Amino acid sequence: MSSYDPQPEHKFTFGLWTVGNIGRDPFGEPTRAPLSPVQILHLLAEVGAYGVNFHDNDLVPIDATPAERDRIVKEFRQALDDTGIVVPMATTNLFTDPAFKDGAFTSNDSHVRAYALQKTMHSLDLGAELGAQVYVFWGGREGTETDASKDPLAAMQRFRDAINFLCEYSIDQGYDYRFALEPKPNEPRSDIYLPTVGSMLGFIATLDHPDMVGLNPEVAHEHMGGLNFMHAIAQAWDAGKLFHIDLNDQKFGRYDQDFRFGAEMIKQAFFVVKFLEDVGYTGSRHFDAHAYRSANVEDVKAFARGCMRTYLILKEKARRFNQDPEIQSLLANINADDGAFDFLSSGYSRANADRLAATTFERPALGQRDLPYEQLDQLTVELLLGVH
Ligand code: DIG
Ligand code: MN
Ligand code: MN
Repeated sequence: MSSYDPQPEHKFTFGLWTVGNIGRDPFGEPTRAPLSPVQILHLLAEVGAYGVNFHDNDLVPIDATPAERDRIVKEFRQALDDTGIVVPMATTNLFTDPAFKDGAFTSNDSHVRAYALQKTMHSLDLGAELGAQVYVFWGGREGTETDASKDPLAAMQRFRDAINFLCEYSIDQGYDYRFALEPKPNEPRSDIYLPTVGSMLGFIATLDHPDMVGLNPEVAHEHMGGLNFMHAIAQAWDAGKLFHIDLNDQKFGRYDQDFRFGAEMIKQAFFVVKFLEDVGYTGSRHFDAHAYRSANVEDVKAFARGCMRTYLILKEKARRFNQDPEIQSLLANINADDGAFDFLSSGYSRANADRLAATTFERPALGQRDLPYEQLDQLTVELLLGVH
């Protein structure tokens, strides 16, 4: 067994919609036969995944009768028992059905907003029934093509009202859900409200139950906004709000490609894995990604194995980085400090302010400090390339 084989303790998860992706895109029909949820479970067990996530309608078709729903859930639960796969996260599809063409929670139509709430309540019930403890909200249709159509303040208030209502529902039902909001700047709407981790953090502070609500950041979504994903998850972590994470990859400046984790931007992926492992993140490592449209089912398995193997390879690289004498020596020099301003670590006081105000700085000397970042980054790159 290589050290890059996935184990349950790694908490690698995939959505039904990821390895179940049939290859349809806006310009082409499906290239793969659909897999049933039970078939997907067996595929995930074969590749060594820990868990599976789903949108309500990935599992139960939107027009299923209650009897069909119960049969499907019963079969799925049996397959969970048979494979040992668990369900850490669930979410609602509030973006496929035409009813949501102008949003779900933020729709201008109060009937659509009410239906979206009801659909989410049923989906919360389904997720809880199967053991999910994180519930993701990705507002794929919560946005506009023309801002003539919607008051952003009204839209934000509607979204706030919906999350507040659903927090109360979860509490009322006795569920111990943590809600994880997933930002994305655009696609499928021309602009999506609350587009980044930062904007979501600001929004969470305005909720009635902010303690229940955190983030599900996705690599591709922050990259679509031209942002540094590791910085984004660091801010979420700093706020105690990194409840879940969607790992994938893409070329910069593209639509949401949802590529295999580490398929494109290895150094960014390395710093994401290093951060998660350095801080001791204990949540799911969820791969919200799918195989190339050109892949057959065997290549879909290679896609899933690749996501997990690359994570584990980069985890090993992070361990090596943290133990590398040259790298750590450079970091020690870069961060060396003479303690002259340790007094400021106690924050503001009149005495500290007076002492600082009386300090004479040799400003030219401040610009002379050696910062061997080229050496440091080259060592990092060589570590990643396997020659250091
Ligand atoms: C898209 O990135 C979204 C949907 O796939 C899903 O609602 C969410 C959960 O990972 N990510
Ligand atoms: Mn995505
Ligand atoms: Mn996602």
